[in-house]
Amino acid sequence: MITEQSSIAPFDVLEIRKDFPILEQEVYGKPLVYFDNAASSQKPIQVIDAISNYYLTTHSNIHRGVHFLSQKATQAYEDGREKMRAFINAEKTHEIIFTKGTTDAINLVAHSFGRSHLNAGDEVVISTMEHHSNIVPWQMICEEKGAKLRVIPINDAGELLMEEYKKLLNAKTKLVAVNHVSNALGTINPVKEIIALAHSHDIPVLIDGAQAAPHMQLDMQELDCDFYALSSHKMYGPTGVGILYGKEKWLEAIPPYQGGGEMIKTVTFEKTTYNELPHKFEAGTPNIAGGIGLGAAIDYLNNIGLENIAAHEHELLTYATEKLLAIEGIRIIGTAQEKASVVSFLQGDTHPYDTGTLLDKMGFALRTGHHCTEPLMNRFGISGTLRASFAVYNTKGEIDSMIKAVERAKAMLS
Ligand code: C6P
Repeated sequence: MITEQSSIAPFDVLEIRKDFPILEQEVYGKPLVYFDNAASSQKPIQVIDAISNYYLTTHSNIHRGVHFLSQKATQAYEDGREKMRAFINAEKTHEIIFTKGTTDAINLVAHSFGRSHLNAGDEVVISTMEHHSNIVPWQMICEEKGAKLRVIPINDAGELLMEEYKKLLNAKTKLVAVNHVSNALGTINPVKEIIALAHSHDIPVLIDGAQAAPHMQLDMQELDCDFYALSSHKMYGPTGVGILYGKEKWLEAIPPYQGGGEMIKTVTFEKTTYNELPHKFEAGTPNIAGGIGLGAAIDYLNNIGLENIAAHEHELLTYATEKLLAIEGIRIIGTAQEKASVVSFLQGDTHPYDTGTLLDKMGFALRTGHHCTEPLMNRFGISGTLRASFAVYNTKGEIDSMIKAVERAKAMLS
């Protein structure tokens, strides 16, 4: 079991697996191999216990009770916020806004920033490899405001064409919104450079960090980004919670996203004044258990150590890539120099869904389809891929058995 002392011990994947009882089960009479971590990771017992203890001992509404339980719950929830601040090295705790997840965080910025800072003729720059969550909200607000979406192209390896990006930045550009790590290709984008280039034109930048947060050390002050969105459920925390990090100056400058309780200072029928940060953006009773569970997930990640996790996952990625390429007819989609632990592939002309269905019956959980990146799939001229994505608890042994299963599926479908 992983405890506070564990980060000094050598990385032991078998010890880590003991924290994830869900992995011990069989599906269709076969040992479960869970390679769908980019969609959502499994939860360690420490996170499950934190949520269950909260409901067993602490539950009450927060920020509004003088009584003991309300204060205890408020403290636990706010501890989660402070843990997140430290985890991403934000300067101020009130720069952390709790949201439902990455999608909700991006929608917050698209609506709030978009409503107040976009005008007809303005431009928002995104990239070809964005998840629909970082395309559609911008399309919606651009349509409303008469603004235009501009798209950074990529090369065949799935890397951004930085020279083309530079050409897109101009006086009409009001925001750049790109992902840190592509969910469909695994590409790690040069976000520091992207941010510095945008800032040289006084353009703010939003980073979609959904796929980065579980795999790499984040540092908001070093990145200097203006907004950063992430989801708890991809980083061993519960579903239904995530955060938007925003620089204080931007969170002060943009209007609230939703109205309701919590986000107000005073209300009369004539006028409402808004609460201070972070509450200005947190209308209504939040996902209290979610915030507490996310705090426990951060403790869990810290106890293992992000560097240890990144090194282990890199080994898995390299191993899986080599083994897959040794199978005749396998094509990897996304071959960037810098990649996180995602391998997307196709087997000959076989539809990914067919291979994925056979793999499922053999106990393997992989994702098939367009991975909510339809424009990216169009760029590669394909309808989708099979995607294996690795987490801290995966092993080389599991990859060996997946390779055998892919070979079996290939034989069955040929
Ligand atoms: N990608 C995947 O299987 P939510 O659903 O709000 O937690 O995250 C949305 C999201 C935004 N950006 C990126 C880069 C993502 O990968 C995701 C979620 C999952 O790849 C589900 S489609």
